[in-house]
Amino acid sequence: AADYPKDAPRSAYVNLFEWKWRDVANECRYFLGPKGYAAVQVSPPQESISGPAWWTRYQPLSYRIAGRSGSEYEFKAMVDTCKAAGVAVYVDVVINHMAGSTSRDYPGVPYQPSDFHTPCDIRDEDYRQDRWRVMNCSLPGLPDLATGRDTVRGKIADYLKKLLSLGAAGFRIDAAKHIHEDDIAAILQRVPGNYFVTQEVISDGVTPVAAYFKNGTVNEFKYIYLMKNAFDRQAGQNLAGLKQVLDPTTNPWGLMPSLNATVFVNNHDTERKKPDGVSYDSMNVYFGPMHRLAHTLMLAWPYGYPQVMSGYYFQHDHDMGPPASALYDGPKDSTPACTPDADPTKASGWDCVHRSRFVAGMVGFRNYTLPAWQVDNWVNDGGDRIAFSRGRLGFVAINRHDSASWNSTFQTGLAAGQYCDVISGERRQDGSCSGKTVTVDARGHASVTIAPMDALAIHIGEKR
Ligand code: LM2
Ligand code: CA
Repeated sequence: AADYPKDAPRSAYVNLFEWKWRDVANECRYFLGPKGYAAVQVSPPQESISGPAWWTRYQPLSYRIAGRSGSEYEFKAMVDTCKAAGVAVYVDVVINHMAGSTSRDYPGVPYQPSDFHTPCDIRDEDYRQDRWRVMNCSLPGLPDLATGRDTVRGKIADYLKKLLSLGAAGFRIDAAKHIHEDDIAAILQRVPGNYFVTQEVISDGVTPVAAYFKNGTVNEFKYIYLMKNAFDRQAGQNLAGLKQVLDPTTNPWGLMPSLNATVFVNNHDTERKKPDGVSYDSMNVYFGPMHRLAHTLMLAWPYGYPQVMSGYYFQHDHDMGPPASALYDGPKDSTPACTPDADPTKASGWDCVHRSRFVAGMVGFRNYTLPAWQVDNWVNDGGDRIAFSRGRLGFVAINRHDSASWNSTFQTGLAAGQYCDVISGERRQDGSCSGKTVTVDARGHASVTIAPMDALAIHIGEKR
């Protein structure tokens, strides 16, 4: 591939869920940097309970940087390598609670029982009627930190400062809705610097989601339903309906303003429900191409700061931990443990969604189309096929039809010339296209064929 220009913007990030620091470093250097990813979110780095399940990392024992992904030394080396590749590191920070324990004594911090709220468990009905309990009682089994206390705020702030001193550039605040927005503000106030913040606030009956905007961005969880409905055709929806739901002037779903929102097709929690067509929150790799096409749309559409979720094939086991194998044990491109675009029913190991051909080239698309905050030349062909341009900077067509190709001449909005389709390939160093070449005529028209469950995308950054 051609080198990603040093000064070009970067506007999408990836969660390399459960990846080891050494693998993340290599991925920054060999893939994320060159593809134009802005940042990587990494799993909780602090000391936690141990065990085979993935979720042990959401049970902190202390704020020492040590755990399944590696040591503090390896963490620092990762941050340095990623930075050099133009990729920032965001850290998933678990600061609402500590590991399940009846003594509530964590000498490694240290925290004592007085640093926690009086024990009570959050009940289902609290999410409908009692915000105080949502913030002051416990998530199942997890002692709830008294984040209103000065000493607790100071210890959490020290942890965040430590991460920044190691070179981290931002935080995902885990369980943010279980912490009062003013407590988060008070903690962040003690942490100087310019850093990115996104907060996990799932809307419910009692939480004022917008109150968290003062601290940084917020995960827009409605987006996962939007994607699932459109791409898995739930609730009578289809791709064509996206235009109306994502129209900021009407905003029928009440999505948060674009600049406040981080979005994803799925995250590490929502992807773990079985795809039985009814009782699941979001799509995941087991949905095959429709799941990756949703990423194409997410990266093409100018809404929110998109996060690609890249984890591992968990074979429908909610608790299953990460593959033991590291990715970069062998030469950098022979990584059998990493299989994007695989048949998920047969695949194991890391899913590498961020490397999928429906995803990787779209990061550049988003970066290069960023200045055009509009969607033009909208085409809806029967509900499951949509196309649009982003000003005069890029054009995308998505064919979610299961069996029929889409053959058409489109107004791309682009200047005349030849462009490399970034779904089927990329522009090589020598200027040629490794995938399809798309010719745009003097009127902006291009005639293309898009296979069923496929997409096509061109933009000014990969003009021949
Ligand atoms: C989050 N956001 O608010 C994370 O995104 C989510 O992944 C975390 O839950 C949760 N909050 C707490 O940080 C995960 C997982 C739970 C797991 C917890 C703690 O989804 O299943 O709970 O981490 O490890 C597990 C057991 C649960 C048990 C609890 C305490 O599944 O049955 O409760 O540990 O021992 C008695
Ligand atoms: Ca709390």
